[in-house]
Amino acid sequence: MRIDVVTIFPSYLAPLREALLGRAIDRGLIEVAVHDLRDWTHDVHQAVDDSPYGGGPGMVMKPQVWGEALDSVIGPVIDSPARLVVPTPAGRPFTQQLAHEWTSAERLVFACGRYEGIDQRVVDHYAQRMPVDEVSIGDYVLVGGEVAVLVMVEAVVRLLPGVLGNPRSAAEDSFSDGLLEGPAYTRPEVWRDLPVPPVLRSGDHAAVDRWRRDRALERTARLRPDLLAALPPDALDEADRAV
Ligand code: 6GU
Repeated sequence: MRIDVVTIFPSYLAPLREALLGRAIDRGLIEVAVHDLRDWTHDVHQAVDDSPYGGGPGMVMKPQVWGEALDSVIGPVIDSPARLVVPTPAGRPFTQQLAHEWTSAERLVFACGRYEGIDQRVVDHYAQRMPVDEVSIGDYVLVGGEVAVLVMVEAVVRLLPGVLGNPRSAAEDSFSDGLLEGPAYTRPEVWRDLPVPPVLRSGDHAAVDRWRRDRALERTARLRPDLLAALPPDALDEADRAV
């Protein structure tokens, strides 16, 4: 997968080359390019924004600059099976399901807006040529899309084949079965008077699986009742319902 990010703060994206993502780059599993939007300005001030039509506070990012930048980064559509992602608090929610969907894209291009956003015609124009997603990472407002891109890229790349050492890590994540994951424990057996739940040391794999399932159900009911309510009707069996 190739990932392009267009931003006015390229250094904000430096963490894309750290840790798990950095290793994926070094191993050739992904290719990452970060582009400075101002490279596509023509005026001495390198202006990327202007005041909004209709008035109001803040500034809007100019469509001409974005158009030149994205034409150049995306390239001819014919040889570019790319998806365009525009992070915005006004977008649809980014979810694990969307992360999975994006893993089948050969290219992801992220357009980071700042200020009050990007002129809407940029999204409307590219939506005529390619899949475009306006996406939010949660119900709060960030200053720009850069941090959201870090979040989304990390969520997608860890799902790509070969990126995680143990594929079960992704398969058994929170959300993969629609539930939050229950608690985890390691040595020592007792820490500050707190013991590890004995069933985990019992060697009874069926009992361990049942216990983990019960803790996941309990935690999800307590912290995310909305997730429980959204499960398909056949997701819970009789033993689950007894929790
Ligand atoms: Cl994707 N961008 C910005 N600027 N704020 C956000 C967001 C994105 N998601 C939640 N808040």
